[in-house]
Amino acid sequence: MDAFTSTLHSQRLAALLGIALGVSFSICFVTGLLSDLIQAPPAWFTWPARPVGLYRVTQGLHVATGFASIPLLLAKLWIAYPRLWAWPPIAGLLHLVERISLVPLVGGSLFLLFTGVLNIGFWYPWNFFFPTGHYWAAWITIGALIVHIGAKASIARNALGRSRSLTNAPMPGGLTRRGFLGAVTGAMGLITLTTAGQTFPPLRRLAFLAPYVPGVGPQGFPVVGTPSAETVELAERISAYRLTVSGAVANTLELSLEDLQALAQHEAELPISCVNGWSQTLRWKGVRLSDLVVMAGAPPDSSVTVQSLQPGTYDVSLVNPLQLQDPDTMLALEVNGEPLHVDHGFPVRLIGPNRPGVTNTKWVQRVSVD
Ligand SMILES: Nc1nc2c(c(=O)[nH]1)N[C@H]1C(S)=C(S)[C@@H](COP(=O)(O)O)O[C@H]1N2
Ligand SMILES: [Mo]
Repeated sequence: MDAFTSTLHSQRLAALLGIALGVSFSICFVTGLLSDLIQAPPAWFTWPARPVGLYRVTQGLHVATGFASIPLLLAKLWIAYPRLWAWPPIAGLLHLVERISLVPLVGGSLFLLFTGVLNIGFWYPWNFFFPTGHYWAAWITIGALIVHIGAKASIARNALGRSRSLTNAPMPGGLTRRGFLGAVTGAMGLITLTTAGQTFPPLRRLAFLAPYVPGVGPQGFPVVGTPSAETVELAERISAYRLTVSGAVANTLELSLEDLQALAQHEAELPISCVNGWSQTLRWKGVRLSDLVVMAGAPPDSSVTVQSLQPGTYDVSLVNPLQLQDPDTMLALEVNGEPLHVDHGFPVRLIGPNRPGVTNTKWVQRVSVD
């Protein structure tokens, strides 16, 4: 230990950073798990349609706590790494378990933050499906974190109970602990300030690190997932377009865009809340999804599957009975008073309250009652 003379390598500082990381990782884990449940709901889970912006908040927290964890984790690793050279290397069973758990803890944390950031940048230099890898790494990391907290709790408690001023003299030319904590807090603040504008419009001018920013894109909002050449071509031959409402219905419907425009139109202000953290509220107008289901002779508390005409990862979306019964869940034909731009799903897209962005399928062709 003599080689690591900086007073920053203290147990007290390690404990403080550990608590901060524990809090940010826990919020990130719970909100991430929730996002996964919403997108792939097991039988026991139903995500409600209200409050309208709940997912916007939980996913905003997921991304923000992930970002804030980066400087915290780097600082914590820097503070704690001399302990890897502690002698004896293994002092008892508890110590052994604690040391082994560092592999999934550190490896998992780095993996989660790294893949999370790259996913936000839509850069996938790997060949696994991001949500699956991120999901399992999260469970492994949280498991290791619980072991780590269990093994370290009493050390941390002692370290935090000790007098603050004990060994706070900096190395010549070095940082004080207060200075170090200040630098870490400053880095967290800077990352938050330069990303939060993706969901918080007053800060959008500062959102240098956010790939999507409210207000930027066709019709004043970003495009996530672009139409293929075939989709653009189909949109241009709009007279051939038909929306099919089928499945467990009394009568199958085939509706042209004109037919849809002739039905009762509904308007609502709803956000798009992308899993990547970008979100923006827009004014939508279109046909209530439940109206179409009832027109086809199915009950308004059905479950439906909405399908895009463009094949891809996000080409189907489930609408549960709570969401279908919500008056604001609709097939939108217009946004902010204009027909949808083809990038935003022309001729028809799904939009509804409290739904993750990915589930707001664009270029809808089929509604199937399950
Ligand atoms: N068919 C289809 N629908 C889609 C997507 C897509 O790639 N294909 N992207 C989704 C994602 S991830 C988001 S955040 C929203 C974005 O809608 P926008 O491009 O109109 O902003 O559309 C969703 N609908
Ligand atoms: Mo998204």
